[in-house]
Amino acid sequence: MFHKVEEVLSDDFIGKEVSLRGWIYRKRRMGKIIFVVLRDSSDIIQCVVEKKKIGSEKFKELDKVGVESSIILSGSVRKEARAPTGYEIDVNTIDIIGPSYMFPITKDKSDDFLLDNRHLWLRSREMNAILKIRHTVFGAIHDYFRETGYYEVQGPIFVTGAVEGGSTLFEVPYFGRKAYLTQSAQFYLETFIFSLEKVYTIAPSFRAEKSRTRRHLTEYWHAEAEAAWYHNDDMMKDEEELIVQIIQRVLDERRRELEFLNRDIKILENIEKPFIRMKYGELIEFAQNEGIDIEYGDDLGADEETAITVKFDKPIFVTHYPASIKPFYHRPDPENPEVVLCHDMLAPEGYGEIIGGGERIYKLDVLIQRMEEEGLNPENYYWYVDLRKYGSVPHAGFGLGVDRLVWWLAGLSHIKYAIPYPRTIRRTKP
Ligand code: NSS
Repeated sequence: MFHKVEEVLSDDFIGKEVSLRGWIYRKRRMGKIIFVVLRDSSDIIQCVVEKKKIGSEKFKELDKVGVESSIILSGSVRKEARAPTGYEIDVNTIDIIGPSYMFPITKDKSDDFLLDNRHLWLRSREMNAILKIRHTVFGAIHDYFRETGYYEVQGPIFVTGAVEGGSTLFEVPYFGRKAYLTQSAQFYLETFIFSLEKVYTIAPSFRAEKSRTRRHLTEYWHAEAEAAWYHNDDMMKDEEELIVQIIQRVLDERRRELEFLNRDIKILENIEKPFIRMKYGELIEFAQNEGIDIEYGDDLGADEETAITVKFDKPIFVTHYPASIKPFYHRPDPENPEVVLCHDMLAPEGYGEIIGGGERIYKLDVLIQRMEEEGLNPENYYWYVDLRKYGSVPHAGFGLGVDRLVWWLAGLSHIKYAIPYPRTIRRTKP
């Protein structure tokens, strides 16, 4: 029976014989003793290997191999304040399973080098912590939706039309025709609500973003939801609850990883409902008062969002954007059709937009009019238009950028650290 390292880092194991398997994280020889720091998926532990115990053949073999060799060992656990995690293994047997020589990643490698070697860098303690936080976030999203009556559905990835404007569409050759990689499952989710009422999906979305910011990927993980009979405010309430639950789960399960990454945990602990709510017009005024160069009618770019959100320590909903800067599908406010019933959720601390959502146009004539104003051919969206012909209902939805959420929660400097294999303008490897 093998134990995980984190299990044996406990007073209950003192004096007990355990078997561990993992990789050599560090190694140092002092005469007839080799100190091996063993790493597994859970933690690290120092192991003391004495020549007289394992024999000179094995000792020589261990001396020769490098870091990242895989090993299986057994020995007894001892408390040792000087060891990196407070305990130590007095090794009785050790086997090298897969030797490793000259592991390419050494101290002080450049960021680009680490990205080129992401397949190996995933083993680092930093990536291990980030991957665990990501795991918890994905799990919490599924749990929230499944516990609140949303059904999980799957839309297609090859599509024929834009959701969020044509400029960021990836075109792919498709048997002599053109297809695109989906920017958002939204329009398909809208089709499902007539059957299941409340639906969600977690899937990749693609954006041919030319911008090189710290928050843009060309391929990202998108958690999207859509619900029949919902208005803008109803959806915002669900999102608030979703984000609060994700944060709670991350704090419960991943405190150690957050600490390892030097995340300021207090900020996350203090996030409560309700989040701040501001109309777009109010936000522009706030920004102008802060000396930010922005006019009513301007879209918020990454720089503006950073400058605004550093002033806040909890998420902000921004609503009532001018129709002119939002896609055609948003429902105009019946009280002021110049603005739409939509919302973005901006993460605080300079992170900016993590969610975009809103209420959809559900009346046929309004949809056709908005499509014409935007120069879109309703025939290309015939199935989307059909939904407004056969028993249409008010409905709303949203899309959460999961990598952006992980980026913020883990307190990372760039979104490329939040996803194992980032895809950006310049990078499609490894
Ligand atoms: O373009 S969005 O603001 N909105 C939509 O796609 C809607 N159709 C979603 C919906 O209502 N079902 O994108 C939603 C979120 C946005 O807030 C970001 O968090 C994330 O998707 N997003 C991105 N993350 C990483 N990289 C890029 N390029 C990116 N673009 C959007």
